[in-house]
Amino acid sequence: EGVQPQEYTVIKMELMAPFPSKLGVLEGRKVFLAAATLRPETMYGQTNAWVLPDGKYGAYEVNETDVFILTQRAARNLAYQKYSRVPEKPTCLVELTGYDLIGLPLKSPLAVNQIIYALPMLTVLTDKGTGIVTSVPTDSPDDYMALHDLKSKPAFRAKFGVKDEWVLPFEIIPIIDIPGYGNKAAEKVCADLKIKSQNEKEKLAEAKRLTYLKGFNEGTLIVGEFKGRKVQEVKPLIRSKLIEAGEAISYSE
Ligand code: A2H
Repeated sequence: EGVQPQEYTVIKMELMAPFPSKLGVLEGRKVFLAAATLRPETMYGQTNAWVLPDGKYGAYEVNETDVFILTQRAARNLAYQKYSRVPEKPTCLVELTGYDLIGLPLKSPLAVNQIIYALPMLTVLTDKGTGIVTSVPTDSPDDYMALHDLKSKPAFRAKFGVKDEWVLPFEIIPIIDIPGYGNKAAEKVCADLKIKSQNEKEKLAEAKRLTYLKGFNEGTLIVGEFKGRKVQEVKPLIRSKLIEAGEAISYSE
């Protein structure tokens, strides 16, 4: 990990009722999967959320109304964020694993899709961000390949108990146009580099190098209220809007 602090936007993905029995004690409260992103302007294109199946998570009380599902490490870090009144030892209401989260229906800010599902990704790190990742497969090669694995491999879905209807209806949603890369940059770069699965870490690192900077520096948004404007310009605007609306929080580590 670098020495530079990372300033993430944590997106509040609201869990839809009815809750599964393991989360029954949370019924009546507002429960969110808390996903850390560096690209809040891509939230229009969310197709799902990612969790690590074997990862350890917890449901933590963050204030009178909100409960966040994230790693214990991230819950502790919340105590040091401007926004929160989370104590240094936040109360864990329910201990969970990634398996408990797979298939949960979520409503996420800005997403064109009304409901998205939590799905397994094997490369999620539990010592970065919140351990929950929001998936934007048009613009993130990691997200593109992880969704591709689930869509194209029924045995992979079966292994993690993923139902077809959580995955197959979700097409990737063009949101940003990048000169020379089009409006599905991650798909193009993964094809150009002949990446076969989410496990090809070196090739994916190269794909990320190719897309991330270009998307940020040269991309133009093609959806939403900031349609036609440069990614660089609208990123801080979208971030502030989400935070002011109570749909996201600022999180550094
Ligand atoms: B980004 P950095 Cl569209 N494990 O969000 C693995 N990956 C994680 C993570 C974790 N625990 N926490 C966050 N991330 C991902 C969107 C996105 C992201 C797009 C394009 C680029 C991009 C949608 N996924 O990241 O190592 C999240 O994916 C470019 C770097 O802290 C988060 O932002 O620099 C990014 O990695 C943070 O990575």
